[in-house]
Amino acid sequence: MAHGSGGPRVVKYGTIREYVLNFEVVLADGTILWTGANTLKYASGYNLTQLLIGSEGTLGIITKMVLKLIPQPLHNVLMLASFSTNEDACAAVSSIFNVGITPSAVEFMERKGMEWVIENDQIHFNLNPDAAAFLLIEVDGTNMDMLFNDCETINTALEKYKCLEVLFADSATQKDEFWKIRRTMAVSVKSNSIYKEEDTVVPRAELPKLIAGIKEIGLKYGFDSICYGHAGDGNLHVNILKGNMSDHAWQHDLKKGIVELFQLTVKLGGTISGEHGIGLVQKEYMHIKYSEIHLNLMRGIKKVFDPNGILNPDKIF
Ligand code: LAC
Ligand code: ZN
Repeated sequence: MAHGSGGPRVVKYGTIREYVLNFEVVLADGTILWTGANTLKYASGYNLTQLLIGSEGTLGIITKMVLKLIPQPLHNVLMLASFSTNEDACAAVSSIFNVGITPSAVEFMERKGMEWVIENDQIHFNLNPDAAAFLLIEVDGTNMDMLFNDCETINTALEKYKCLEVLFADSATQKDEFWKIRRTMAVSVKSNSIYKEEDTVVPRAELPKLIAGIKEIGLKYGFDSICYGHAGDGNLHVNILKGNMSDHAWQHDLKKGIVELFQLTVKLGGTISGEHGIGLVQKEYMHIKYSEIHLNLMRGIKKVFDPNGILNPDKIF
């Protein structure tokens, strides 16, 4: 909760932020209080519940919560679409929303990531030889006929982006397999290479510029990368691979590349982390997104909640 996490279904259902109504929190001086009300509406002063989400344990310790629940969708259809370039796959993402459909997931995967998963997990899946990138697209709802209509509309939208083919998962087992490819990608990257992961996020219409920029910056600094992530949210996980980079370059030059990467995300209207948070590792990059005035507002909030700096010290700032 204090992390504000997301996942593949955020694109339709939002992050955990959308479901939290009220927290019981222990403050730095030991006071226990409820931050809001158990209601869908809240217009009664500053919303401390929302402030605590994403605070990474730096403002208080959450001990209880009241959540909003929604009905589980009855049906879903899952498709795997392949494209001959990263940019086409990324540009196709917005086109789905532009035809009036909000899928329950739109996940992007680069070919190399798919290859590593297939190899590591011994999954039987033949990759289209011309495919450079893939979109895993899920629609969900209560009426199967409507979902199939949505899929047809999506297919027509994807054709404009030179979609090579669309595979439908025709059984629960195949759905699990498609999802397994996506879900185990982080583990596969870890077991194949020394890497550093960044969690870039931009407005989804800017994804083609983000992916092109990532590759350009990689060429400039000599790193390769595998990108995958929640494309429907404009959220790409950039796995920077050490590959042939020298130890010296990895330790000294890479940071300049990461700074450029974050400068690009901010220029495109995004930010430096979509769902993984700041913690210790990303705090040195906060100034790329935030001005001193902005950071001081945040530091001031921290001081009010935690004057002695005892709550998850040294994180975020
Ligand atoms: C994922 C994690 C890395 O999307 O956020 O797989
Ligand atoms: Zn993720």
